[in-house]
Amino acid sequence: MPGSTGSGVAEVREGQSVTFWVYSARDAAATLDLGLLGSGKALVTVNGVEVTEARRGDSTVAVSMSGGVNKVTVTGRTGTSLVDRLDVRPTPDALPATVHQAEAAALAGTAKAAPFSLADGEAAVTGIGGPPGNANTLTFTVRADRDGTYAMRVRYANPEQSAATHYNPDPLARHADVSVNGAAPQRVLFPHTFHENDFWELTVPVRLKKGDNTVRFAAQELPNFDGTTYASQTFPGVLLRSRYAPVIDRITVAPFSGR
Ligand SMILES: [Ca+2]
Repeated sequence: MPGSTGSGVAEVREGQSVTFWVYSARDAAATLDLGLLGSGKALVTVNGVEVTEARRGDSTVAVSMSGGVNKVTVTGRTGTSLVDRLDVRPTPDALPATVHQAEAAALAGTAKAAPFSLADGEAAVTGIGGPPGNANTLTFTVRADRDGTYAMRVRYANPEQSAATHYNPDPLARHADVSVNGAAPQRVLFPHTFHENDFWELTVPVRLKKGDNTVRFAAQELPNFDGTTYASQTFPGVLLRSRYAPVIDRITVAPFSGR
């Protein structure tokens, strides 16, 4: 195949797709350069978020990657795309990012700023969440230049861990219900970081509108499958389901993609 590299290309027609698994060392921007031949157009997504419609000669896009392994798919839209390769290079400054410290955001109820030596600014917010119906929340105000999907990189710590048993090594994850501008929340699970002063990042895609947006973090103990009873009632003192959001240090908000 003229113009191709390696052993050839993948022919992608409408609805067919190619998936690349792409490692990123950090939650940060990278530039995808898709080697595309043929006359077709193809949709590119990163972790399920549409980032561009690519065609031959017009297939480079900066995207927000998650730390670890990312799923990049190329799906045929029209004609036949000949997918040759995907070049990826870290370009951390390719998408403008703004940092919002949790300790400077709006705190309600038991949510409070506390000192953590390894947090950005040596402070983070604890006490988000609690029993069902609580109002212990953390709310950021985030300005966006335009309507669109943004990568919200949450720097957090999750020290809460159930004592391991022989059949349940670790049944517990903290979660946050993240609501943008008061809309129905999306639930985000935060893996353990094993210590309250060990902060990791997790990228959450959010839809923002042009201007100021509110992004609220809330949490509560979730019920059992019956929807009415709680694990903390059935097994008091046994930590099976967290009622708290993680300790939140800061959020970094950047456009999810850009050209
Ligand atoms: Ca902080």
